Amino acid sequence: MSRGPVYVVGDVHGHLDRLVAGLGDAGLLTPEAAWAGGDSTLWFIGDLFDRGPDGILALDLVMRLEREAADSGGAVRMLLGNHEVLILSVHRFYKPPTEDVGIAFVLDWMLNGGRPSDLAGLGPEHVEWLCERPCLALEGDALLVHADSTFYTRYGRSVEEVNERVRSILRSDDARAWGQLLSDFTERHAFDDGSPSGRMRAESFLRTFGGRRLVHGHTPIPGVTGAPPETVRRPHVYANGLCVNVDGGMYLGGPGFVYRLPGCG
Ligand SMILES: [Mn+2]
Repeated sequence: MSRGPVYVVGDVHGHLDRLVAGLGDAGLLTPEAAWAGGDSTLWFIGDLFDRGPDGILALDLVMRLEREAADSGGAVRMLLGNHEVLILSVHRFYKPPTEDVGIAFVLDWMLNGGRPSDLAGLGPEHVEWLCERPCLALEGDALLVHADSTFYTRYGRSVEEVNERVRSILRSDDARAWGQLLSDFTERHAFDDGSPSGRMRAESFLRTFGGRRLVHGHTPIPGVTGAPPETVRRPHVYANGLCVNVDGGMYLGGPGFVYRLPGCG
């Protein structure tokens, strides 16, 4: 287990160039894009795919950095976002020229910015790797989660239970369960400050899964705060400090950022 600093990157959505630039600025990549993070841990919060041009290249980078970081005592990890589940659903169920249940998954994916070039580049090694990613993770006192939603509690009452339940769906041909997971993953804003219930939901979520703070992506900060995307260079902390949104809105034109978790390393 790495003891170094811990960093979190939000929703990349195919913007490889900005990802590489941000990781380089944070000292985690060499100019040749090799791992320079030593014993650091780097988490991706999910949603590498769709909307932007280079989802597969972003995934290839993450998978390569996972190996390189492990070799130098660090770690690179990634949570599943809804866009990973979207492209995996199309890969599993769309079998042209048969027009069956797969069409519904294709439509959902296309409506959410799916890129045919990503699907064409998705190989068995990518599918295998993605299907093993967790939905939830505890890192120090931070609970990492892709979506600002409580839907995870419908899949289990512990980090391990949720991760195992979702893995079992991703290994199955149960189109109804896949569809339900994708539908659940569209939820957002569960912890918003606007009403007292947002903070109470965050407290309850943390009581269930552990951690003292919840770090999530999924909902672009510019859409929450009204800040112009190109100016967003740090997380949005809300719900009395219980929630940290790291989705800088890269697909909206944001530069993205690398967030160092306080209290780690
Ligand atoms: Mn998302």
